[in-house]
Amino acid sequence: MQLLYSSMSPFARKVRVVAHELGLTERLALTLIDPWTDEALRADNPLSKVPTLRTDDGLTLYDSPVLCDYLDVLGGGGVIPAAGPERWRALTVQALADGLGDAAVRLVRERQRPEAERHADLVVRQTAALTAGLDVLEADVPIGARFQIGEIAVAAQLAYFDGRAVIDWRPGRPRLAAWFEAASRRESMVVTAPRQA
Ligand SMILES: N[C@@H](CCC(=O)N[C@@H](CS)C(=O)NCC(=O)O)C(=O)O
Repeated sequence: MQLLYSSMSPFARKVRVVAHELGLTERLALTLIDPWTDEALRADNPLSKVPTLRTDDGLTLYDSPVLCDYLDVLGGGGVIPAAGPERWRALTVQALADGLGDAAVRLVRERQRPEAERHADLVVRQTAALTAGLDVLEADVPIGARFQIGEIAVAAQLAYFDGRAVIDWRPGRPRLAAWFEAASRRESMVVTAPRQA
């Protein structure tokens, strides 16, 4: 399999952590690509987003939840709860974390614009999503007893917040901060840590 990714992408990191947790790292070839500038990506993914996965059986898959689902099936399961309330809870936590990532990426892109061209309403709305989502996570810690898709998605996004200085999220959220400290020490998080680009 070939994963088209960028090293800073929190969505790609989530997929790489999932692969590691499932013991699939050896089967995953990594190809760096810049989704913002490299039009070649569009041949695989018309949205030109990372992560995008080329599977060994000729499929091209995108959107990170689909990739995580694919890897979980390939790896015999364990990262996405198979059934019951814990499945829906885990997938919803993943959706929350991914939504935080969408907001964060939009904020980072906005900050890269000249100050006079920034949209204050966008910054206010995306920051509100970040604040509210982080508060939900703080109230929910421990998110789950195991390091499954919800926890992996949250850890990948919190690491991105730090890497890009998106938001100073620790003040007022001591439980989430302590949880992230421990999560960051997992081997899957350590080996997938981004190289600053
Ligand atoms: N919903 C997508 C989001 C992926 C995403 O937004 N990736 C960013 C990089 S972190 C990207 O490729 N952006 C390029 C663009 O939006 O044009 C997923 O979960 O895979």
